[in-house]
Amino acid sequence: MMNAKELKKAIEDNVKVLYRKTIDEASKEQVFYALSYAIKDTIIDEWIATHKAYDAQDAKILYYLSMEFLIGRALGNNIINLGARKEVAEVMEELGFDLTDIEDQESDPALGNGGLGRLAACFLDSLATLNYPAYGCGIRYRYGMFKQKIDNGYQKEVPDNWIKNGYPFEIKRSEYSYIVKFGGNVRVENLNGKEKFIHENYGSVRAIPYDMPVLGYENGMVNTLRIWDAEAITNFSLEQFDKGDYQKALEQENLAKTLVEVLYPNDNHYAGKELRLKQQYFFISASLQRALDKFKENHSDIHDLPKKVVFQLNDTHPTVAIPELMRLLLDEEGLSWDDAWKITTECMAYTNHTIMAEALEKWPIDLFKSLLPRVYQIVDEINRRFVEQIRARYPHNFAEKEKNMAILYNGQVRMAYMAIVAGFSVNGVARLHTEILKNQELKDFYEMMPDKFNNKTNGITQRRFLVHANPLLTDWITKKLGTDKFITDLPLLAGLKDYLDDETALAEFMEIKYQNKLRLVKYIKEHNGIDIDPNSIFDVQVKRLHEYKRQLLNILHVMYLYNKLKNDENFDMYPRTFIFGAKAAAGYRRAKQTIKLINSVADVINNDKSIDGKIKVVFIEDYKVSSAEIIFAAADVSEQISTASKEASGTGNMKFMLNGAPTIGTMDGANVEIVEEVGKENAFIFGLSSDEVIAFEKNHNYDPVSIFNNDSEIRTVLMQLVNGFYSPENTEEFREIYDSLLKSHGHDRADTYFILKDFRSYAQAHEDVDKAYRDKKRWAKMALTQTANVGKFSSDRTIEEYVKDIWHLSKLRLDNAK
Ligand code: CBF
Repeated sequence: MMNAKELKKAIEDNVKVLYRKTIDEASKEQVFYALSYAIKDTIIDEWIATHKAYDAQDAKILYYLSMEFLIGRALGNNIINLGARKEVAEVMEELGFDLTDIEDQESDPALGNGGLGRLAACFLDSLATLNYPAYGCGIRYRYGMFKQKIDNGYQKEVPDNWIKNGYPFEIKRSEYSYIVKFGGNVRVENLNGKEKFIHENYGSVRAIPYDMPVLGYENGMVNTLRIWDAEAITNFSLEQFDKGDYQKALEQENLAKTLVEVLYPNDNHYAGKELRLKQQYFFISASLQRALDKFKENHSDIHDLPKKVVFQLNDTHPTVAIPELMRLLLDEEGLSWDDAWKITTECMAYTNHTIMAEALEKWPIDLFKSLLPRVYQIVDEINRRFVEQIRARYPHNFAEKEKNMAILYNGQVRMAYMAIVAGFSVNGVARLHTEILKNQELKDFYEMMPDKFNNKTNGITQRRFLVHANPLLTDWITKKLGTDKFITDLPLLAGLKDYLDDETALAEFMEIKYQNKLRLVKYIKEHNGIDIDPNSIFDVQVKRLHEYKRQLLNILHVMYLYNKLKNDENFDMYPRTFIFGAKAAAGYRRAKQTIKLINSVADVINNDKSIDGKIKVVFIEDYKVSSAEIIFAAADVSEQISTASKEASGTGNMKFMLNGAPTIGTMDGANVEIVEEVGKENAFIFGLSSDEVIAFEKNHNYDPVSIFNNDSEIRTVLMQLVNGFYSPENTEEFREIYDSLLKSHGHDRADTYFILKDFRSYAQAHEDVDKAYRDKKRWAKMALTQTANVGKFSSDRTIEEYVKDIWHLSKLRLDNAK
């Protein structure tokens, strides 16, 4: 890292060169670019050195293949990982700027939807910090996740062109571009007794990588996030522009334009669009071609590939990597099927992130075949061979097993099944989730190939979600522990347990929470125009809007509390601010109605002076990584209330915990392990267990209507959905939500997510929160208990487990790199 004087000069020079201005004339945005380029300059040498070390040490490399990398802003994080936060802040101050203001100028690269994309970003941070050689491979979407506007309570989606002004941390690497082909047909030629598959009449695009540096924490390691852009291939001469060629040129131009235009904004739900499959094949083919070429630069025998390369499939989205690697090995490298299959199955590992049926990708065979004719032939052959294995193993119940496991079935390509058949490892993302995979969802596979299955409980990076998000707490912990080593060794936070009964320390801890609440109060005032009371309990649910995550349960409970305040003079509650932040997929009707409901409830309650500010409801517009950092640090209570069995893990739950917010939640996903770490007495657990949910689902014996009939308070809340209480201009506004709780629809039972069933125990858990919070000392201890016990949930731990059990990477030594 340059010293203060050099940095100052670099920033001033950059402002001059980029904008022909002196620093005092520059806007904050211009200073952001100038500083970012200066930081990039300091990174470059280490970036080069890291990649030289890859080669010099003949390192095994992980390719983390993911449609999503929700990286969030880079500038602040890079400065932290360079260990230069204080120095850079001082230089900025000398230049007359506040570093946080400058960081706010960066657009938030939202190249992902939610959990799975953010997990990928945390993993990259940990891989670099732990010195493991890795590439993240993804897509450079021109428009990432949309920006959310709230208009009269409704979500409106606004495109987010995050790269319109250029992104300072990326480098275009045209020298590593590859051609990716779509459509056409395959002709088979017989060459000296060997079949040759010739792909013809296809359309093609050029894939061009952009590299972003991924810095380890203060270790000189810089890995790469490689995201692919598409360009039309324009290398034919003008004379050849007869009509046909011109048409083709236009088509290719169009294909290139649309291919990487936009991220599909669906979380835990697969849309089944042809363009999505094109996107998948596009970035996979390019990434694999490059990985093979890179391997061949230093190795002569392709059979050694598994010794040097491992591909992790982040959910089913990149699964086309399996037949694509087979294609490259068979058609380009000329290997036999058996050799190619051996290599492929030793290189590919698969992570499952959900059991939600609608999220498991299946492609219509006709679509798959016409888009990827050669790849399809390979899938067909993989399936044929696997079905033979099923037949041999299960001669007596073959039909049933084929139905449950074949890759091609009922006119569909079942991508998850292909990943399981070909992957050498299949992992879930929290213990409960992995058990459900093994015993329910993927039972037949587990029975047939038990050794592949393993659990890797998710984690989060403390560099972003503590050091960057919560500098006050970071400094306090450093003082208390007498070291900042927890930045790379999170279990050291257990040392804070010494302070659990220290009243001064607890008061300091809660004062930091208060300061962070003030920061959020300011953010909400600026962004939502709402005043909230920093002395109220900040009760927060921020995550994607999905029925299974049950934001609806939360808001119905708010309605219930409001009724109590209005109608029951003996009822009292500690002032509470219910904070929501969530984006709904653009086409997800029920989710959007829930956003409208939250905002309508907020309108009524926030404007009712008679309740004396006891309840406030805030919906934070455009929830994203940068606002998340401010929100986690300020939360008192963490809402993790999914229907048990539905949330694979959750990672927000860990971020709240890290920042000292106890969980109110169900025994779902990683909540189970959080409760194990903090103790049941330090969490507010309610609701059905996953076994109970699964049993109700199997036996079809849940009856929400009887709850409605027998519980008058619940009935009143539900009636308010349809009597205009929250929607005087349109009493039908929330009719669908009401119906969803009480009426069956097609295959869906009423109240699919057991909201009414869990309502009473949820209300009880909230009463317990209220009681616990009133006892300031008890609460402070409970809050500190969260932070002190969060060690397990660092993504550093998760990555070490992946390395040990799946990837088998060695740490890169950087001393001999240069
Ligand atoms: O594993 C990371 C996260 O992935 C999801 O967001 C997903 O997209 N499938 C899950 O819903 C989360 O539970 C999980 O933490």
